[in-house]
Amino acid sequence: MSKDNLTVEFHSSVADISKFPRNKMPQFAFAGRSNAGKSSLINAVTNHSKLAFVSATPGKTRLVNLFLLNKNSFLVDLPGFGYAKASNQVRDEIILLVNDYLNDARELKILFLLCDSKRSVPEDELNMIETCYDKKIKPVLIRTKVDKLNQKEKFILNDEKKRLELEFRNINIILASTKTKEGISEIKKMILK
Ligand SMILES: Nc1nc2c(ncn2[C@@H]2O[C@H](COP(=O)(O)OP(=O)(O)O)[C@@H](O)[C@H]2O)c(=O)[nH]1
Ligand SMILES: [Mg+2]
Repeated sequence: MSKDNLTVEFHSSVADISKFPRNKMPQFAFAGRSNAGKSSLINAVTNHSKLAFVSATPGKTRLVNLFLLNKNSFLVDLPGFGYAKASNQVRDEIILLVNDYLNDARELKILFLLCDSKRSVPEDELNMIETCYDKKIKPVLIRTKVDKLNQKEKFILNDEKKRLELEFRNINIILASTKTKEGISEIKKMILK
């Protein structure tokens, strides 16, 4: 048991959501674009320096990694999705996987959706937040790497935050940085509740 009562251990890697454990244990999922800072954030939240890299070997990046939290819930590390190319109408299959999961996951309590603070929140992410409301999943939007922002970027980020808070009722938006630890304890509290 670590000092803040959070234990975490690798459980399994699965290729698709039909292979998820079929039990009633609550799930907390992390999703976001590749490079959004998901692995770093999961490691910071769980106090493990390398946990989220366990299966980050080439060829395994499309797998969903499941971790057991305090032996009573699952941390679900969803594969990172990419930015759509303008000329390419093909939807990213990982976005489809995340949407399938949201539509099907009865034990999913919170979706932590990570989005790099330097970018505005893309349409796919906004749609995922909508789906969360439909499915009674709590959406938490995490704006990552806020330590990298200059004054002007901070202003733009806060402006968008206010706009989203008006658009989505009770949306939870957390400004986070694994460098300064801003927002990390807030996220930890949500999965320990
Ligand atoms: N400055 C800064 N860099 C970060 C932060 N979080 C992640 N990074 C960097 O962003 C890059 C992608 O991070 P990673 O956790 O691998 O993202 P993932 O692809 O979403 O798992 C790495 O170079 C990290 O060191 C942060 O809070 N602040
Ligand atoms: Mg990663």
